[in-house]
Amino acid sequence: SFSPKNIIVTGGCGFIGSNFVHYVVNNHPETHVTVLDKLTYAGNPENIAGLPSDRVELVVGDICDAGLLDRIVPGHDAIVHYAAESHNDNSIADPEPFLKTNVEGTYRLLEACRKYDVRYHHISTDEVYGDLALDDPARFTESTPYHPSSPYSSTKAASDLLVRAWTRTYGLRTTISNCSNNYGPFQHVEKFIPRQITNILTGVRPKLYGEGLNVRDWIHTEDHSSAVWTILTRGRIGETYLIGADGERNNITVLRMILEMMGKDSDDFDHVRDRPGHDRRYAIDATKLRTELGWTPAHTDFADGLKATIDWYAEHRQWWEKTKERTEARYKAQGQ
Ligand code: NAD
Ligand code: TDX
Repeated sequence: SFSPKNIIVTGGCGFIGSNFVHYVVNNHPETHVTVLDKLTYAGNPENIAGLPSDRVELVVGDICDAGLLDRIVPGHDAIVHYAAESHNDNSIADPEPFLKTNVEGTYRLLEACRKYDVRYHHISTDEVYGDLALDDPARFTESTPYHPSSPYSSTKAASDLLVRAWTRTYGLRTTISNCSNNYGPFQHVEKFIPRQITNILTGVRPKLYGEGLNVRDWIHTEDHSSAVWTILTRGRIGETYLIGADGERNNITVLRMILEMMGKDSDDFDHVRDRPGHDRRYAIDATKLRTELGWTPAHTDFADGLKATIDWYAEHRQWWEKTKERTEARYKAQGQ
């Protein structure tokens, strides 16, 4: 197995990246983390504040900046690439930053790994496979054909294909993971679960797209972190692993759980304009990761994890209050 001493985590000030940085600091004392993050609207250095300065260093910069990569990549054994434009609704309103960061950014990182012979792990999404019908018993596996729907998911799919080509053509040491929908602390209030929790906390009615029958396969972000560490250190080079924790639920069910847990009537929400091209259902079959690498999720009770997430947002108002206003102004302009 591979035991990296110095890793770069791109996007380490975002939701899932920062949770991974906390996970490494708490569980792998031999590993130093350099966070490379541009601090877009979605990046917040507070997400990694207070971690020991001899374990974590923040470099503020753009993954598309090849000169910066030449300065910081040498001396690292691995790059774990989380940085992305991550929100489907934003990609529908303005795709350009998604092309830049998700496609060109991945290309720059691959070139830096080639130049300096660095191990690369690529963080991707189940959305590259498109969607499943609501009544289809099938789930996504590593051999499901790519069929992305949105500007966001098509740029993630493109980035995955670049990784595969660089692996086959240049012999880069890479792995890819495609994970389902994450929830937990530090998630931006533009995303479904934090948006509804913070709506209720600010006296606004939650907003459900369409009828809310779309299904997402929820995983706690700490389980995503443990899976990525497992693949980084023990995964087979050149392989893709799907990450999921059997958490399928439709949106209206999740919204009603939030309302009830927060002491509201379960019908106390608004139906708003549906997302164009809205994927119906995602579902992950993580058998390969579970059987080949022995990974299992720790957060298997969704209601418990959701309750803890509600408490986290209630206790961290200063973390989200400013962003909340801006985010809701954007949604309002879109009729959502
Ligand atoms: P996020 O939007 O919360 O964070 C993205 C981070 O990347 C931010 O800190 C931002 O500042 C940084 N960033 C953006 N552009 C950059 C650039 N050009 N250079 C350097 N840094 C840049 O995203 P997230 O939800 O934490 O998602 C992280 C990764 O996980 C993404 O690759 C996403 O596709 C993938 N993913 C997300 C989910 C999910 O449920 N959110 C599920 C599966 C996979
Ligand atoms: O206000 C809302 N109301 C609503 O009904 C919002 C923001 C969303 N929704 C619906 C749309 C989706 O069916 O909730 C579901 C989840 O929406 P998002 O949080 O925007 O996530 P999704 O589009 O499923 O994508 C997420 O998971 C896969 C991440 O944002 C991606 O980065 C990841 O790749």
